[in-house]
Amino acid sequence: MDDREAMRLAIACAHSVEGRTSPRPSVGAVVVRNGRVIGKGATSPPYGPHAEVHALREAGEAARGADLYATLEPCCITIHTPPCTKAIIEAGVRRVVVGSVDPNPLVCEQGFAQLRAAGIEIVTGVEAEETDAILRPFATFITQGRPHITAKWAMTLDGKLASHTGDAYWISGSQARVWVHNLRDRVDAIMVGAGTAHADNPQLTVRLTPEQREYERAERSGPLRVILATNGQLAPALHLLQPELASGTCVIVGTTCPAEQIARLQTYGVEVVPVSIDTQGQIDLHAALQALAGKGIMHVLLEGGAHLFGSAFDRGLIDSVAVFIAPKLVGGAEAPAPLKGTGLASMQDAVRLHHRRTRIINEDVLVEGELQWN
Ligand code: AOF
Ligand code: ZN
Repeated sequence: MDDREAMRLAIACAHSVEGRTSPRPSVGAVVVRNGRVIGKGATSPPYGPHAEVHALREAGEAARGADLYATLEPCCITIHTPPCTKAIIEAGVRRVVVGSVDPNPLVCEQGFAQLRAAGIEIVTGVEAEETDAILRPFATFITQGRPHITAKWAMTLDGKLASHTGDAYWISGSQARVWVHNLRDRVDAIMVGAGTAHADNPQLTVRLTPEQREYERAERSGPLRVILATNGQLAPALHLLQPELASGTCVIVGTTCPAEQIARLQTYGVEVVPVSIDTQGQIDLHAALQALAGKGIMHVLLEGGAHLFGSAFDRGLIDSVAVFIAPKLVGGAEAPAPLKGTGLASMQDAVRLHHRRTRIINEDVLVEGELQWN
């Protein structure tokens, strides 16, 4: 087994806990001796042991002289758990192979320095494209103090989110929708505007059969469901307000929302979070994200609609996109395009994607990437 193969096993461990570790990064680790995996681990939910510690415990005494593969630089600080560097040194590991450097300024490169000082050989950057991608929500969270925003939409070949009557069922095919449920399973929260909550009446839950699951992941109550509703007006019949879903739903309202309205929403069992409003009288998106960061939310999936996508784009608050393009056309001047808001004046200023990945899922094209804001 070479370094890349071993790292891919660590990457699979990291994937298995995505959406289950916030506000900690999802990390995977394996211990390899004589080409054989003798220990595997992934980050526990807060605040159990880190990935490396699980892998080393499984390996036991056999870790002495073995190689450790970790998707992230091992930590060298004590916040909630003792440093992994200490566990690695004490276990007598010979060589440590890592994907990404820890973007946490308290760790950044110092984990490596401690291991090197103990005479351990270090190799970095192995399968880093993939380990960086897993780490991205945490990187945004730790460096910017707000959740990472992934916007996801499906559009027709002529760039429409719905027909001129508002019909959007369905644009992409069933396999694309399975992919989206796997994406939902990886995030901490799914956010929609009140307009979309009414137009689509979504459940914002993860619905996957065992065969449809990309990875086996630990059970959880599902991503937090978030509705942005400045004036707090939501129709009582919405799925999100029904008892099964209300307890995991958070309604973010403007501070201008009347107290009676807040009290009415609370009777459904949803959490109501008032945040400041902007100059246009709409919820201040930065304030909404701040409130979510306060709950330890690292990764928010934005599922529409066009107004919310547009205002997030205008404020530079879309970090990543996952866009399906379906081979069908509907036309219509009134049929919505994905981004409303003001937009950019010049094509020269258009925001480009980096780390772009394009693939075909059945008949739909999926384009993913990170927005390059400067
Ligand atoms: C690792 N392995 O599995 C994870 C790491 O005490 P905590 O959990 O809050 O973590 C402190 C820091 O350790 C965290 O901010 C991040 O930089 C790193 N996370 N490190 O060696 C792991 N989850
Ligand atoms: Zn650690």
